[in-house]
Amino acid sequence: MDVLFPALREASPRPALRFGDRALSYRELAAVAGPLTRRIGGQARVAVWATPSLETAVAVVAALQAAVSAVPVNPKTGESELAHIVSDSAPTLVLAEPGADLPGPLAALPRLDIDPYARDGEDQELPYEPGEETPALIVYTSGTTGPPKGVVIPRRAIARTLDALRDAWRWTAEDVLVHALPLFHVHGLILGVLGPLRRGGSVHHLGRFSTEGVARELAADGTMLFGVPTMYHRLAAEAGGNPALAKALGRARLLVSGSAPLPLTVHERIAAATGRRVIERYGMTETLMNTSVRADGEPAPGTVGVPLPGVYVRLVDDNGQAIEESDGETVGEVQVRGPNLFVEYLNRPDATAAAFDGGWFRTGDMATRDAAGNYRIVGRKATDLIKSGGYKIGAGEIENALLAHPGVAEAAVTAEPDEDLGERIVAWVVRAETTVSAPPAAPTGPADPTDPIAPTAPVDEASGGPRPSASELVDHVARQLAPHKRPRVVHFLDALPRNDMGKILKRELHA
Ligand code: MLC
Ligand code: AMP
Repeated sequence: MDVLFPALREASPRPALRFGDRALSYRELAAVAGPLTRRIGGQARVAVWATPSLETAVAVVAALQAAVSAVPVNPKTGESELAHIVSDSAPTLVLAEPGADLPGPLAALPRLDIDPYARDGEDQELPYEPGEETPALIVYTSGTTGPPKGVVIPRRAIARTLDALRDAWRWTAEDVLVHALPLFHVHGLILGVLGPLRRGGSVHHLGRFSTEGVARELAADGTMLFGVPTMYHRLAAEAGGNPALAKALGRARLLVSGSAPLPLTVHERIAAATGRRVIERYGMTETLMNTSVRADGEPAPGTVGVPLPGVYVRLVDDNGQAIEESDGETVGEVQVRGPNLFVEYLNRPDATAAAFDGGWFRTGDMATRDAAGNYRIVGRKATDLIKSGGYKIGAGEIENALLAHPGVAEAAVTAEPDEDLGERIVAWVVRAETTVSAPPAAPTGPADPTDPIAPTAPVDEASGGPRPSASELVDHVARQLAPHKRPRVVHFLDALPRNDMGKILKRELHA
């Protein structure tokens, strides 16, 4: 295939990566990646401890150049999720920041610390460019049930998606992208880091999101901002009363939102405060990017725009028939075909086969299409998939984590609307009935051995309330899975509503 990062091969002196005050030009990046490719070449697969850092970007670039597939790991991943990811993807090496404290399953692997300033490879050439179907990244994504699945993303999908976005967004080597997204998902890593590198432009990563950081970088030389709706919601809330932030956003050539729907109110507040319109693009871990509002097209707030060049998108009705209408009203499932698609779910041929409908990938998203060809996402087929803060979270994985807690007898997880996060996770829990007796009452006479002891939950000594407490369950989920998967609301019930078959009636919970 063509070279993935031409500016890297040319060892251009132009700036490539900046994280805080640490930066690398393409020449410096090539100098550090060259020797790394030799050290990791031949590995079956590497895990990358994906902190939001220069080290992560260097590690992923080196793995891509070495034709070794990389598994980016959220550094906040909890115990059971990490155990699954490591056993499922079976990395033979872990790449990490020097000093990073790696947990159990990763600590047991051989480790290579990344020094972004190592200069022992100034004159070493990068290896030959791998073929386009070579797996590049394995990114874990949630399904409705069970543990997350590893999505095998080939180089071809990365190159084609980034080139389609070049066209849609008029993205060039002159662009300086600002973002603060995590680097273990498609949005922050592929679009946010590999995107600028493919164009020969640069990225300024904030380390962590703040409205001040966005204002500072856009007021300096940033030309584009990528964010999830929660970030734009926070920017919109502040821009009205913060002229410096409004001015910085107004200067940007392009403000792009994705990973979840951007509410119209946020579109309007940003436009009113800054004079700029946010554009939305629609994608998925399995498909990378499918559609976008074009930088040179009509603004279409509330829609995710038109299919990207090379991507085929169709809407399919409940009978599996393609919908021909472009009336902005008829709703169907979005299905996608094109060079942007993944190869397979790792070790899950069953799930891979189920995800396709004769060559078309079933996204599970429901949408309409208008006369101009713009798609509008109106919902999801599976109510058990939650999008919170732009993260996809399966209700089933949280239910399983809750059920693994000894104090939980039954659990159901749903979502409710949240102004900031889009959706927030709600847990409905029936505590395990234990026959632990309440503290004995002051003796009033001889104890009657026939007195029944009411089954009561153990008492939380700190709060005096029954256990497990809501905060204990929240912490349990954060520790087992990841902090962003923790329930934000916990309701305790005596029983969950079920139908005759014993299936939980989730709709009745919110009622
Ligand atoms: C609170 N925290 C806890 C906790 N309670 N940690 C452990 N246990 C508990 N009980 C901590 C959190 O870890 C975090 O720590 C802090 O409290 C606040 O966390 P938060 O409230 O969850 O969120 P916040 O940090 O405010 O993050 C908002 C956000 C984030 C928007 C910055 O949600 C985010 O980065 N979203 C991006 C998601 C994304 O990239 N999606 C792309 C998927 S790809 P600390 O230390 O961190 O402060 C995709 C395809 C496509 O969808 O189309 O793009
Ligand atoms: P993930 O599996 O984490 O990659 O998330 C993919 C899902 O995010 C899609 O299937 C959509 O449901 C959602 N999504 C991504 N971008 C948008 C968008 N612009 N508007 C609405 N939903 C989106």
